Amino acid sequence: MTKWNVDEFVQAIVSKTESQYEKKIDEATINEVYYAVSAIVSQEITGSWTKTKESYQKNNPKQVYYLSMEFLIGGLLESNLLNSGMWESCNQALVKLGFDPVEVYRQERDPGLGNGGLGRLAACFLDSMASLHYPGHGYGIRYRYGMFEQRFINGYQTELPDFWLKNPYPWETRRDEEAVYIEFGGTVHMLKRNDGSLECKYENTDKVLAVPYDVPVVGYKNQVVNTLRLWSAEPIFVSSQSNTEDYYRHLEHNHSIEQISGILYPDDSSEEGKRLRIKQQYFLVISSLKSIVKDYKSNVRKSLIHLPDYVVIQINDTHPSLAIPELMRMLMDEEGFGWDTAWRITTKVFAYTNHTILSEALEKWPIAMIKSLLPRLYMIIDEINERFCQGIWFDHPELRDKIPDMAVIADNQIHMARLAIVGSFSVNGVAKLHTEIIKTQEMKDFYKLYPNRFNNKTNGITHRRWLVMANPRLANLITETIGSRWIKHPRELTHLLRYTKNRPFLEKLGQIKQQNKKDLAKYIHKATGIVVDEQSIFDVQIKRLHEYKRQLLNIFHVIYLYNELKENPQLDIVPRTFIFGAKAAPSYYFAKEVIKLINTVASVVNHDPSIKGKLKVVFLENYNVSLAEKIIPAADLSEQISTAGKEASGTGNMKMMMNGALTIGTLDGANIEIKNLVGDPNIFIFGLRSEEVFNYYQNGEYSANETYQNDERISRILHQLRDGIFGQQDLEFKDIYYHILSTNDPYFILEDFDGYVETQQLVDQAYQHESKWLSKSLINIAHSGKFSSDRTIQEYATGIWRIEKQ
Ligand code: 26Q
Repeated sequence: MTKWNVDEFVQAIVSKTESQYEKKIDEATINEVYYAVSAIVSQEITGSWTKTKESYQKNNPKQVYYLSMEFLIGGLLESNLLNSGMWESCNQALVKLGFDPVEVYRQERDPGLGNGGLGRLAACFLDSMASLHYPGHGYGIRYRYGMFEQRFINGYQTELPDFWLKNPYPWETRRDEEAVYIEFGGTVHMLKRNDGSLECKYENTDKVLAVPYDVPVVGYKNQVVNTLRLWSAEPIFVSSQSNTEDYYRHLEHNHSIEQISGILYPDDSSEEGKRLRIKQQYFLVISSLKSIVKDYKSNVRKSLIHLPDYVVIQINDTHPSLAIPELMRMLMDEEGFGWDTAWRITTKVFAYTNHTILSEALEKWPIAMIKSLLPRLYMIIDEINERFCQGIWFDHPELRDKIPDMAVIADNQIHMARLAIVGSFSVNGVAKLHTEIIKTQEMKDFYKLYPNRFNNKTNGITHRRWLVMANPRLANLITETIGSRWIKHPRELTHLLRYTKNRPFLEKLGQIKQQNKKDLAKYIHKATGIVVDEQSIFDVQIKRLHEYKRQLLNIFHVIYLYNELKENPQLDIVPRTFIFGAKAAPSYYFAKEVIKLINTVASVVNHDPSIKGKLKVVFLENYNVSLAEKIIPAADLSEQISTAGKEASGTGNMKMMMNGALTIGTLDGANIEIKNLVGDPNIFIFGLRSEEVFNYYQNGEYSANETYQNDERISRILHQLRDGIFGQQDLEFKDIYYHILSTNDPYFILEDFDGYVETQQLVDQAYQHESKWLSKSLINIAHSGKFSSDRTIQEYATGIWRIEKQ
């Protein structure tokens, strides 16, 4: 890509707006300028994109395909500018032309093609693969409706459809020539050929065209542009219908096909298996495999026996695990391989990442559903299961009595995690503790069977988006201090450790946090009307709303502080602003009650003059990637307070650490690894440990009722919920009261309350020593390089994928 100077950029924007909109630049709207700049950047990227593809076609390196039902890529204009080396000149060019770059970038709508951590991780990985010169691509679905837009009405979450394609999306290219034809449902007949082999005949199938829309993935200043391929489902057009009835039936059918890539399913662990969701998963799997095999055939031109030397497929949780039986089907039914050969190939191609320990969230599909939708795949899954169970019976008699817990098909259901483990050569967890739990508890029988298959890959985040781009002030200070090598080698952030006692440096660090807080305060005021104290502690919890993440514990602490202040208005506490961002799955009743509670507490606390502004509670609507980019640089305190053992890793913890926030958290997920790096004085740890949680579950010795009776602070809060102090309508929150006590508080909110409150007091004390706090903040930043997704991808590349840099 050519280096652009500012004047060239100015020129390019001027002529683009003229050619695209026939407008002089001073007549152009900011939205038109956004499209003009995007077009310029797209054009710049195209050359490298073609070159990268050509080099892969010519050199045939082993490539990795990251299959995921979700990619939360966030805004691409700014990150593409940054990675292609045009960011600074574009910023200056826009200013020269009288536009605020921030406003221009804000025109872009986030493609909400994911729920949370798992989807954002996939996007960070794409950025790192391209930036590290790895031939790695994403395959996903181009949902017409992404994650819903969240609005609060009367404090309740309401969901609006996210039709993100209303305006053209400048980063995608439709590739009709790469479309693939696929079939669903129907019936299969097995016919015997003359040579004795079997042939499958399909009847009455639904025919679908999968059309890819490719999005470039730009590596950081390295000319590499990989591909994110998003599939769209389209009906196969058949013209003339004989009568009106047929015509309408035809339209209806077309409509049902378009539904396949219609909506993103919200992450709802309690939700029962939905037919459309399986269709989506199979649609992703078959389209991607067809495209991968097609490319293999036209570039490598070898028998598919050699596929594992050229292709590795990472499946992002079990969602794409139908790829395992589908590749078996292709190899046997279309390529004529026998079972054993097909299985040898398949199990060398797939690697599976697990992202959850919540057993209720493990995917299981009713047999009947798979049979009717994917009859041939069902036969294959059945055979996989048969052979697997027999293998244990004969070769591992010590595990015979575990067969019911390990079978891929059991209780009339297909257990997708078991299918994924059996059909992959690698199974990885996403943080050390998580992998240990997988090996010793959740999947311990499989670990006994396949000890070498299991491995850990602690998550990471792209420091380019989450530090360089989101927090330019801090990034510039770092570069002024230790030079710019850290951007390519984030581990070198540790060079900052020399400055932990350097007053002038710490002062600058403090000023930057202050400016970022000022920016966020402005946004909060604009978005909510709430005026917050810029000197207060910005205490941030941003993540999906789930019981195990314990937003409820956080708001209990707020209620506790409020009660204290009401009792003693002179109480000297450090002012705090509690900032929340969270979406609840639309059908997750309890999570939505918690949202309403937080909003209610906010309106009570924020409007009570006797509090004198010492506490403010802000729940920002519609938390998404672009909002995260505004909040994270301004965070002082990062809330990572899940019930120990429940959060597989977390990645928001890494993002906030990298931006200088201190963590208050449990010994869960990657918090443990953060603690081990920064050391006890630089993090606030509290609460039960995962072993203690497991012991409680096992011995049943925990009594929420006892804790509730014995701790006055807790009983007071629970009674306030029960008796309707906080609700506009009385008794609004009695469900929360009953729920906690009647379920014996399975997430140990009451048990951990005391430790949490005490630790929050330590936070207050620490925050009052400004230079010490800044030094702790710096230590967090300095150690955050470990959590760059570049490190994670390096580990996947050498430890699982065995791929080479190109
Ligand atoms: C499943 C079936 C039907 C509909 C939706 C789903 C579904 C969708 C999304 C189930 C789960 C998810 C997302 C899970 C997720 O985001 N997990 C998070 O993954 C992060 C990246 O590894 C971890 O850091 C988090 O700890 C983990 O919660």
